[in-house]
Amino acid sequence: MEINEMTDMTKSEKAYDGDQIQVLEGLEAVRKRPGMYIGSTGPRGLHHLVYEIVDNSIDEALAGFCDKIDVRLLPGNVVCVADNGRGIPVGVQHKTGLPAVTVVFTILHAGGKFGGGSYKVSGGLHGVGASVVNALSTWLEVEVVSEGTLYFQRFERGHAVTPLENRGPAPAGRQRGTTVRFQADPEIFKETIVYEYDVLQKRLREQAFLNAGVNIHLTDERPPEDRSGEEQDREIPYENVFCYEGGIRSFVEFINASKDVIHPDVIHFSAVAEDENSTAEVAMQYTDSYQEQILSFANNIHTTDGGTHEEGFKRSLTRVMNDYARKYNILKDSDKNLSGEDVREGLSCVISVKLKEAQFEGQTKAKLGNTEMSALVSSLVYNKMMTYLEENPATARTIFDKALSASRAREAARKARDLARRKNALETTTLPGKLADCQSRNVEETEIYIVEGDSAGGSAKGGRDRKFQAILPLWGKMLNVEKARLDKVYSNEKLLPVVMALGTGIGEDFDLSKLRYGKIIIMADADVDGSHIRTLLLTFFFRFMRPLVEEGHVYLAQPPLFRITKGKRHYYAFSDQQRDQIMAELGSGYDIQRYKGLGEMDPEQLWETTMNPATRTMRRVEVEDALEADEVFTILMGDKVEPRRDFIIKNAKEANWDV
Ligand code: TSJ
Repeated sequence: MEINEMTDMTKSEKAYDGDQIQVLEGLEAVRKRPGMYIGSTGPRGLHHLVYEIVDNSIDEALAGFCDKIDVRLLPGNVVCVADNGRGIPVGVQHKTGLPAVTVVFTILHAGGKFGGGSYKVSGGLHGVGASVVNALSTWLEVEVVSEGTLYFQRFERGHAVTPLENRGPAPAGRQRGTTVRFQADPEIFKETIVYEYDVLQKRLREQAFLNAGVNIHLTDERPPEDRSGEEQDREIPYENVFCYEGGIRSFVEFINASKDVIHPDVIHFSAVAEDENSTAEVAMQYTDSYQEQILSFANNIHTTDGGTHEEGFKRSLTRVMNDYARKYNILKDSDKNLSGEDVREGLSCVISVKLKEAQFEGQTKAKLGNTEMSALVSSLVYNKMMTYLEENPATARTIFDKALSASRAREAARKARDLARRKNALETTTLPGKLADCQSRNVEETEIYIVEGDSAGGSAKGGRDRKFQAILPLWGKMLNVEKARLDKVYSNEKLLPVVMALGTGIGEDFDLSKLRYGKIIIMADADVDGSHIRTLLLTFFFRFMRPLVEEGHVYLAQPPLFRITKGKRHYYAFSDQQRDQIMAELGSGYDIQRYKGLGEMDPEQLWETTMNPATRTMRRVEVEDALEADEVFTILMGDKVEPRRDFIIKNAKEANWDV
């Protein structure tokens, strides 16, 4: 966008309805194939709209012109994003004869995230994505305050319905900035236009960590009926402020707030590439956990599949640790090198790189491909970590004790496993006692329902088709997979039956060809406990039996939330929206029951609504869902709640909000 090529404002008055045929064709394409531009028209795509808009304010902050971003959820699931930046330019562009701000919202910019082109680059292309959001909204309004004047324009389904209007002097206290309000179009987002506060909160917090000093204020001003299920009971408004002067250092503290760290300080390095076209930053701290938690980002985008920056980090961490250990005789000549897994055990780490023309690869476009990032991160980590270890011998000692014990444990586990393999211990044909197995042995048709609680398990056993459906009720205390090495899983009373029933083994022993059921269906209540057990199981599958998830064997059952009865007929609703629709269609004289748990359903109801393949709906778990669970698990479900709350309070500076 050539915002410098601007002339005067006068042309814009007539331009909004004139030269737009070509423009509108562009946006019609977005409405025809929304998935191409935002990934999906489900909840994920819906939330993406907010990110597309907020990213523009973040860019303005990165450029150094804005430090406050205000995101509000308003009645009707209207979203309002405001910043105190320079304001989108309002001057008329040479090329189009339109004000730049109109161009931002009506011309489809190349290189959308899912369109196959290149990604946007922070500090580079502004306004990418805003036209996509506009096209997919029933309406969108923009206000720009620039040099004391307020400008306004409104769009409906991508079409400008007013010109850019000069509305005179801006109200007091609003010196400058951009405000965008929009409502997602239910014709596009057929499933739902209800935002989940918690989803937005997680992403906005992450952005605040990645952009140190930016103040992001999130407020939920929706009435309960406009909120999603679990969020209806919260106070109105419900809000959070995110602002972290410590940047990714604070991110690591946040991740570790519910864990026990083994050295006091977060280790932090940063570097600028010689050509000054890219930067790299790493923050890390070891905990007493047995898991590693590495989060990597490129241009503020979470690279869930890692890539060159993450590879560079891992490679040089292993190298620097071994070189240091040899130099200071921590490893003797006869000792084997520490493995990558050994030196990363218990590590929490955030890697953030910023670069021009980032290349994102892979199916989910969540893997960084630029090879130069490997060298930049790797030399940064090698040099600075070597110096750090030499200057902090006490911390070095603690870290090496941890890595050495990891190495010994791995060696011992390997020996034990070899022994067990020889004895064929895990291949015994014993099945867990509570498993109600099915008759068929044909994996093409068999299913296993993993059910929390005995009463739900009873309903499921009574309601199932025993020919191809097996039921495994879970009981006992869940293992905290964060704190467990692989060998512990084999002795956990809750997880062992799952491992035994599935037949595949775990970790390095995992063998998909031994899988006893084609579909593994997690059936849990639609409440907080249910969501907890889902997160734990998904995290467990993801960490220890990943191919199950990758090959699409894992499903989530979708039990109904309500039963509406009129006369002798029952209607089931799986969402609040569906409930409202059914109630509206029935008129009056019905009875409504909210299911608090699966145990409240009798076997016939459970079969009819949730288990019968002909009538049920199920959600197949994607790798991204499992990754999400894994992250929620480590970031938000640590066993210690207090430290996390303290952390949030300590770091949330009160916003003085006047945009
Ligand atoms: F794009 C958008 F509509 F989605 C959007 C953009 C939404 C929101 C809430 C904010 C913004 C936005 C854009 N905030 N700040 C800016 N800044 C510019 O567009 C801007 C301002 C001045 C100059 C300049 O060179 O003078 C350049 C740009 C890109």
